[in-house]
Amino acid sequence: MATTNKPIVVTVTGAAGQIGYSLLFRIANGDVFGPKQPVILKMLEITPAMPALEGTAMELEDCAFPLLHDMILTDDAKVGFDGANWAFLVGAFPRKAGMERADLIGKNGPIFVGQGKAINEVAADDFRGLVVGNPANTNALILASNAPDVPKDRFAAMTRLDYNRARNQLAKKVGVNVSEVKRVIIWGNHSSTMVPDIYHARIGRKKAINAVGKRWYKKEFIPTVARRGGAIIKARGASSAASAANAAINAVHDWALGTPKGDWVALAVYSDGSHYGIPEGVMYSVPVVHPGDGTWQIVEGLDINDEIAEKMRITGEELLRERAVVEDLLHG
Ligand code: NAX
Repeated sequence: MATTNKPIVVTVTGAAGQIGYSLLFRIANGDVFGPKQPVILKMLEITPAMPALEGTAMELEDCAFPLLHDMILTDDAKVGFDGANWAFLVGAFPRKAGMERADLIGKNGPIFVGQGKAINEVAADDFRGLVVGNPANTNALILASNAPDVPKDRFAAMTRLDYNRARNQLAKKVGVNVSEVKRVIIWGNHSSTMVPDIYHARIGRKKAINAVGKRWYKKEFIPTVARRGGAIIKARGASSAASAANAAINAVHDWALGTPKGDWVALAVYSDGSHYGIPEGVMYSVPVVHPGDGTWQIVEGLDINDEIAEKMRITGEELLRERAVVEDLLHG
């Protein structure tokens, strides 16, 4: 999207949480929308978290960010999304040790009903929103379904952290800088069924699969990427925060300003059922290219081998099961 000097409204939900604490300062610093784009931050929280949010806002003030034109702190979704051009939907209860993402559906799904309705009513015409709060794919579906006047392609769920993790594991294995790793794919759900696919990836001039070997890819890489979130919870005693914020920044930056030439990124978007056998009506991670005008295009024409196709089917079925659990929250 073109940069202008008119401030854009950026809503962050769960702004007093640990991802929020890493995210807000970088948005205000221009890391997402560029060094010439002023922002108004609308920070949405639940009532008990408002005092903590005040503290975060005081710190934002103390950074004296020239791009931060205003801040609105609220526990009312209609105020939080009023005029929003972009939103980072982070607010949700995080997964605790021993808890699967599926356990979160019942707890977090209803949050996205109210927020979808508020977006439908008060967000800007060019609204776009990235859902980070888990279960991200299904929450994004609930959100989109409750904002029927907003095109479904304006909503996405974040699989960029999985993509970043995958790229780093590959770079580490081969001993190259991560910038050498291109065309990694994350298919499906942001959960342990996700499919990190490196059959189309390159490391420098080599095919990634040849550089790392199939055995390592299957035995080490896939489980490491898929279970990285759990490993971080175990090590830190808390879920990924700075890396999650960084991934959200990468995702919205590229969505707004464009993907690098010759590469693609991972984003979970609404499936219309016309690509790669992916079921219709779920938010499914695919390789996308962003032209830089706030849209995305699915990378077409990739050959999918049987091994990946089977895994894609399994993660798609998980998303369908999640959708069935929240059926009563979908009013699209
Ligand atoms: P925190 O518990 O630190 O912060 C969440 C914040 O959301 C809290 O301040 C809470 O008050 C607020 N909140 C809860 N309900 C709300 C509502 N209805 N409206 C507005 N705010 C609300 O969690 P944090 O570590 O920041 O994680 C946030 C979410 O990101 C969790 O759901 C977590 O599971 C998810 N993650 C998603 C990732 C992804 O790759 N998609 C990775 C990181 C992270 O696990």
